[in-house]
Amino acid sequence: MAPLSFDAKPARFEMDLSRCAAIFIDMQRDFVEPGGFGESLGNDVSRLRVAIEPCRRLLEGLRRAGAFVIHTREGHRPDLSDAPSSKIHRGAGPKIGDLGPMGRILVRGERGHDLIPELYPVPGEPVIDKPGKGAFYATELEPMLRHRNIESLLVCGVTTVVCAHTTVREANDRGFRCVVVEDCCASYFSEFHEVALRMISAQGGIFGWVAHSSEVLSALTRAT
Ligand code: TIU
Repeated sequence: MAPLSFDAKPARFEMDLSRCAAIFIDMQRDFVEPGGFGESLGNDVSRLRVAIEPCRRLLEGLRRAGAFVIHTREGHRPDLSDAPSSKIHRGAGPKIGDLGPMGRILVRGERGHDLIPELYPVPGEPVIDKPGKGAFYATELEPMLRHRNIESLLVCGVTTVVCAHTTVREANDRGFRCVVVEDCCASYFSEFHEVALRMISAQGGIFGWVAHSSEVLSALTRAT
């Protein structure tokens, strides 16, 4: 596949599409719809929905270009044996494992835990179930990337500050070059979103690069 190049902060980004994976982080009902985990923490879930359409368009472009796409879901076993009690008992509202309108909150197999229909995986796109905020912690993600000789990650999803940021930090320490696609991420707090993006690309790209999906999509179109 042809090399891809697009404008990004702090500098133009170049990558080999065959050595890139796009990761869609936790685009689950539990985070973007009322009655799930995000709301149980006291958040206004509608703030995350701005990322859905940019993610949908980028996903379409990635699929058209034959890119490797991975989806992640945050959640726990039904017996909660993989959920630290410190996580379960945090927050003032309903807890992980409690019954909500979309089933048990943040529990695998429940309706709320599943990915939203707009971004549903197609065959060949692995789904990583993760118990933590980072996608590398206690998951098969790293061997999956190493087996394919992946070196660059396009990171999309929610929330910018929590699971996307944690994943980028984990990936950066493992030697992956990460591009956070700014409009494909969202936070319950817009000011956190802005600052989180600045933290990625500051200091010459201390954690990675930040790019708009329009730049990535144009590069994908040019390459295919
Ligand atoms: N609370 C919050 O902003 N996020 C999470 O708990 N998980 C993810 O970001 N997926």
